[in-house]
Amino acid sequence: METTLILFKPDALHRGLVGRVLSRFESKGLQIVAMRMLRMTDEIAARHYAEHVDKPFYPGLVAFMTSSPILALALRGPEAIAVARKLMGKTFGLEAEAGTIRGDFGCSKSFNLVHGSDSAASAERELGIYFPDGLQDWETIQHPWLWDAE
Ligand code: IDP
Ligand code: MG
Repeated sequence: METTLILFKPDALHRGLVGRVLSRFESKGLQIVAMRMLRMTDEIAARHYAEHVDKPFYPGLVAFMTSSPILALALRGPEAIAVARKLMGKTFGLEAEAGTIRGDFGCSKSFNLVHGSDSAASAERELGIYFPDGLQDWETIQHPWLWDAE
């Protein structure tokens, strides 16, 4: 079982797409084990996007991500990190496949609605940024119908 860090970016909130996007993750069988609304600061951005600080798009990315509140979620399930990235689709809306979140709801390079951890190491690091006090471990009644026993 894996847990991944998902962010609903400012465009998802401004455009009123939180419910529809969250519904895709939930319908797939990913379980919410933490959720928080916050304003990303320059400091959080520098930690979260440490790998991108020297990229040309970094200043614009930070301006976007700090412009209004975001939602941070921890989602759990079998291979949750890769599963969430598949549901999200490729980074740029124009390139993302139809049927994915980014493919269905956007056509921008920067405003792409969601962030999802890209590896187990990233997930652990990123979950620590937003949920330093830990996650909610709980069992839903759906588990036996969603997840294989092994
Ligand atoms: P990812 O979100 O699919 O993992 P990354 O390459 O890690 O994509 O980039 C992080 C975020 O930075 C993207 O989701 C997007 O918001 C922004 N970004 C990446 N490349 C560009 C670009 O070329 N122009 C503008 N924004 C970009
Ligand atoms: Mg990334």
